Amino acid sequence: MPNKAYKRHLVTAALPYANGPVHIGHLAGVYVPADIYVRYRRLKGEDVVFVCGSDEHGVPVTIRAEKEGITVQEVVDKYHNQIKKSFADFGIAFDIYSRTSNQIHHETSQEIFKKLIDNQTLISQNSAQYFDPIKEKFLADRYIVGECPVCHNPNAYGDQCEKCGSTLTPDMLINPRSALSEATPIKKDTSHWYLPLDKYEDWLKEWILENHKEDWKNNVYGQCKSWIDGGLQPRPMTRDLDWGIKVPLPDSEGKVLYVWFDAPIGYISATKEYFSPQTPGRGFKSVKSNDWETYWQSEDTKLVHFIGKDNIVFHCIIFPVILHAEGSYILPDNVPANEFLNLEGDKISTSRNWAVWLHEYLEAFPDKQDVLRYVLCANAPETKDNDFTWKDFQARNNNELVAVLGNFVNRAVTLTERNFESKIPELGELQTIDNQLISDLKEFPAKIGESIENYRFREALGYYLDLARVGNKYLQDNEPWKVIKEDKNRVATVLHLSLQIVANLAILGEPFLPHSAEKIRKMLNLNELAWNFGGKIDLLKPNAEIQNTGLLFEKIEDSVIEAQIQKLLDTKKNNEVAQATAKFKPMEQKEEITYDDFTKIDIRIATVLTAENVKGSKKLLKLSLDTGIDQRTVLSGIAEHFTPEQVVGKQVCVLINLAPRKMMGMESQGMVLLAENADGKLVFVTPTDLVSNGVVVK
Ligand code: B3M
Ligand code: ZN
Repeated sequence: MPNKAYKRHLVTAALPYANGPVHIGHLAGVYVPADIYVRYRRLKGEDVVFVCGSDEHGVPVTIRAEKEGITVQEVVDKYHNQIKKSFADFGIAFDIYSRTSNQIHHETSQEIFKKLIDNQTLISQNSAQYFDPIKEKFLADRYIVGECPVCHNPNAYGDQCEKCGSTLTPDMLINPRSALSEATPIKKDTSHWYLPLDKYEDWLKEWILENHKEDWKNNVYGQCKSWIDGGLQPRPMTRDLDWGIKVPLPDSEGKVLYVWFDAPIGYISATKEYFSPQTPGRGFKSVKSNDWETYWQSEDTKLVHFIGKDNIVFHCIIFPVILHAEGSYILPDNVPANEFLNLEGDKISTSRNWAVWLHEYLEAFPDKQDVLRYVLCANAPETKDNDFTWKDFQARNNNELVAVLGNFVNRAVTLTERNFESKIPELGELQTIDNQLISDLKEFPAKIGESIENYRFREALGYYLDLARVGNKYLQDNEPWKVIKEDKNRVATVLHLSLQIVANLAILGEPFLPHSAEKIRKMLNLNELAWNFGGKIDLLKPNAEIQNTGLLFEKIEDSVIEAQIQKLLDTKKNNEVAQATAKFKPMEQKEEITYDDFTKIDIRIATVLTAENVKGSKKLLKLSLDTGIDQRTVLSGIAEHFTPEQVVGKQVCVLINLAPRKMMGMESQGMVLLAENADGKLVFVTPTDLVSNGVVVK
């Protein structure tokens, strides 16, 4: 409810499937905003629990195991650990990062399921479901694929179309096929437990459409409204699968809970685990109670779910109905879902490897976690899908982090180092410009805080950077580097105030750029940290020592960015090759030859020096080649595929010991090697790295 008086916060971030590493889309959509929100609340001294963990059930993980040829347990172990590390590396400050394979989660999910059986919320129903006659398995969710009834994508899943984002059921697919065997499925009777969402329509209308019209984001409210207005159907909460949480009822062999039944309950189990005395190393960062129930079962806890837009229906409709029907739990106050982040104009995709993976980013930029956090927040898909490009990444680093924030901090610190022996100078008499600075500064904590509280993180970050701009302008207007010659006292005041602004940047920047904020704090020996210290100019005491530990941010050069772009171009090319190869029917292998046969062939690397059309021939180009050992003429039947200009300068492979042949009255002294693609177009076989002409191809 808007503006309800809350005493504490329970913040959840979507549980990523443990079926692959995490990428920039995950960070931008869910984890960076959630982390900013939580760090801000903690800095304000508020009572917060921040939970997350790996989602280890469901078809996405079992399909991955089949693809990688390893067991499901191996898949979830591998990715759980990798994902957990990535989040830690980027400073996502969960109180606990759990996993849904933990026993406490199985028990909690089964308990809630049983309660819904006992209070007759869930209804058992028989129905005919798709079944793979070859693999002898029921085909729910992503085990079944087919044409999307909405956008006609031929590869939509049984639960969702990744192309248009529609939520689907297997029965909606056109020409369904098994994802396991490609077989056409048959229908087979089975019974499942259904959640009768239709019975909760009135309740949902009041809870969401009336009570949250004002405070939920438009994209979230809009999606909920169209679901509710479209009429809700009962949804099965169990599956015929062998991987998952067993249905805790007699005669339920081979049945497990639907992954979207158990996964959100993972938030509850993770909280229980956090408060369990058995949990090693639990930090209790900013927690004032010591039992999980206070966070989940008292009305004065504010529950906020951070998720991506494809999870809206599960968090706003299905999970709340489950909690409401169960009866002991609170409901979310808000679900600030983001839209999607694209990469260089294309949808991020795990299967096409079209992503910037966090672990790979860190290999390329080992100490630039904050740069990515910054760019992803500045460009977050808050109200619409957005695009990540490497050029924008570079520009924001160089023009904003380096030129604005880093520059200000660096100037204030080095000027103090140079002119006041690294001691914070005294504040002298204040001029109008100083008073203006002090009053401008006062506005920032409230402005930034209000934006964060309203889930407008881009705006908050924009205000934050504005404070560094204010600092830069203040230095520019006062020119301490000039004034120092005639009035050291004046410079003392200017630098004193500048350093107080730097200290404010450390405090107010902590939610966005935790690593850099810590570096600034170290420079200033600023130990205590609280949001409410922000906006003031008494954070640093005169004469206290500071230390210049170097530049906060560094310029990123073009070559570094080009390497990243090249990596994506390579991926695109590999995807195209894979696609073409899938369609191509290669010819059978030729008759066997001996090694001696092979060594008779002399193929060399050569550069095309000149090329011209051959009079009277449509097919031939006359090439002169630098073969490294000589310069020679080769007639090549490529005139219908290349103009002479297109081939000059190319490095090619040429068979040089082929007996010379006369054509059109000229002698051809060798043969250029070519490959033909699926459309019959010829392409040169060209070395991908630097090689001298004359090198033998072997
Ligand atoms: N694992 C889907 C996803 O990764 C799902 C979220 C669960 S949140 C309870 O997008
Ligand atoms: Zn679609």
